[in-house]
Amino acid sequence: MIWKTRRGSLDLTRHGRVMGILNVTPDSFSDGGAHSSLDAALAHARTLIRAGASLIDIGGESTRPGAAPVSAEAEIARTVPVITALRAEWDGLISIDTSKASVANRALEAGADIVNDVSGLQADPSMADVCAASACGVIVMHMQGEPRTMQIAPHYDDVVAEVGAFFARRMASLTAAGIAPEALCFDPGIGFGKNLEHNLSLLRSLPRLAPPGSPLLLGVSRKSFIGRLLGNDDLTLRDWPTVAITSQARVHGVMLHRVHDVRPNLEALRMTEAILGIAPEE
Ligand code: 9MG
Repeated sequence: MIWKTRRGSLDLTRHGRVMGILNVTPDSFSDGGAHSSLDAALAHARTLIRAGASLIDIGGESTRPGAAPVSAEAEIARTVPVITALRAEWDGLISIDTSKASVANRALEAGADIVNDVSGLQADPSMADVCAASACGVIVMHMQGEPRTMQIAPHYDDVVAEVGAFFARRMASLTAAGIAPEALCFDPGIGFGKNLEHNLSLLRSLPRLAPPGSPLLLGVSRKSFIGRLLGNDDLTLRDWPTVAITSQARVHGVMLHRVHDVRPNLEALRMTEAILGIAPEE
């Protein structure tokens, strides 16, 4: 399986890849002025890369349940300097985590390769055109509702069928809008308008979620359903269960994993692949 991005194609035939999370919201690197925040964000990106991240996902707006929206200008001011600086020193894959076309456009001009849109390119009517024009990779995530209210009372008759049908519909309309089918990657949006049972049903059904031939990306890292299941509130105690889910998901063919703690998840992928009989990378 190949995923086409602006920086060439990522071969996902045999080896899973880890996407490191770089949040550049004020609560992430709030240590003073703009310059120190940029330095801190870059230092964190380098840590993720040293640990083995193939992709860095940079976001300037929190998508946590209950989070308030921010303006495009604020998102651009937070993310574009980081993308520009990271692009100058690293030729791996950079994704911009945004649902706004103007932010995506500026991030792509600054050197991003992929747009990660938690709204599945539905929040901004210009987003599909921006992605088609730049030939970037596109992550289409499923979300019920919007971050501020999505966890109040999520409801599905059949969450697996509904998420699968959403992917099929988005594949049809985004390719009609000019995005290459090989540029699309799908994500069930764990925790985005889903309760614990919805999340577990989706995790049980990973092999039949993505449209045939398209890669699936999974983001479970430190999410609250892990805390709910295991009875802990400490985010760092959710890293080990995250690794367990990464391994299980890889068995079921998920090749892209969006995580905070890169190395243990990468090692889980390589161990799982060894057990599956997949030769190590050269
Ligand atoms: C930005 N963001 C937060 N959680 C995410 C997830 O699970 N998937 C993707 N694609 N993006 C996410």
